[in-house]
Amino acid sequence: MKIFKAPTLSGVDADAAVREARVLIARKLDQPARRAFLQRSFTLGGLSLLTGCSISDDAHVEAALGKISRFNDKVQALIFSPTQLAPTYTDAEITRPFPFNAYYSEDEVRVVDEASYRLEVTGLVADKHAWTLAELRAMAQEDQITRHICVEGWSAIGKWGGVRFSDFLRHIGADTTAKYVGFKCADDYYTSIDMPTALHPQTLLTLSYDGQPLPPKYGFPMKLRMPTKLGYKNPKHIQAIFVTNTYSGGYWEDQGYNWFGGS
Ligand SMILES: Nc1nc2c(c(=O)[nH]1)N[C@H]1C(S)=C(S)[C@@H](COP(=O)(O)O)O[C@H]1N2
Ligand SMILES: [Mo]
Repeated sequence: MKIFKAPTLSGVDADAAVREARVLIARKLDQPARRAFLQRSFTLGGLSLLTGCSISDDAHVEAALGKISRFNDKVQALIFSPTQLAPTYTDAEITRPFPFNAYYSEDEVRVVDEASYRLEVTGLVADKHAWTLAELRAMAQEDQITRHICVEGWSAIGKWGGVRFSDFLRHIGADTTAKYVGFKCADDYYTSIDMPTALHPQTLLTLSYDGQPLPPKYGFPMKLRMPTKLGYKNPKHIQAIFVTNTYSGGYWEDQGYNWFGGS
């Protein structure tokens, strides 16, 4: 059992929130404005000014941090480029062995049965038929070697192959003007992402890892791989995909992790 560090009420985490907010805001400013901004020092008091929340007790701190995190979502969405690519790597740079991570230990990995597996597709899509793995494998496939970055402080380079998610969404007649794509997983994990990231050219519905069918520990039968987002936004063992305008959060996001989760 792993203990994840979600934002708490401690001063240290408030500092981290302030720091994150500053970096994000600074990225949006022009050169002179950025210099002026970065010269100011923000404290919890500054955070209070920035968010308009009075920070006199724990509840207020929590509210301010929540506000910062939602503000971060907006800023990250604004600065996200639908065409800018994450770095790619060579075969020789692949991290071996690639780490396993989940909210449980490796001996508890969910084993999904290939024969009975169907990917459910619901919400704002024209074609709601459930997909077999064979049907997904019949679509055009591509490979990517990219870096996976986990908020727990490690990163690793891996090679994933599968269907470009934008191809899949267009194939099923998804409403690509909808705000979110949500995912439900075989192990009770869930998350949701913004539509621009769903349509990003490097967002891949992966069926393979390093040229082999995705092994159970890396998310068999399928995981969504997004090199533009942190590890916890990349759902493994996907069972259902839904397109929606209703915010639906995520497993870690509902415990305080930033929802946009850009890397
Ligand atoms: N279904 C599911 N997906 C998940 C998780 C999980 O616990 N369950 N953990 C996330 C986190 S925090 C990380 S870092 C990556 C780890 O993926 P890996 O095991 O392929 O390294 O999976 C992400 N997707
Ligand atoms: Mo992670």
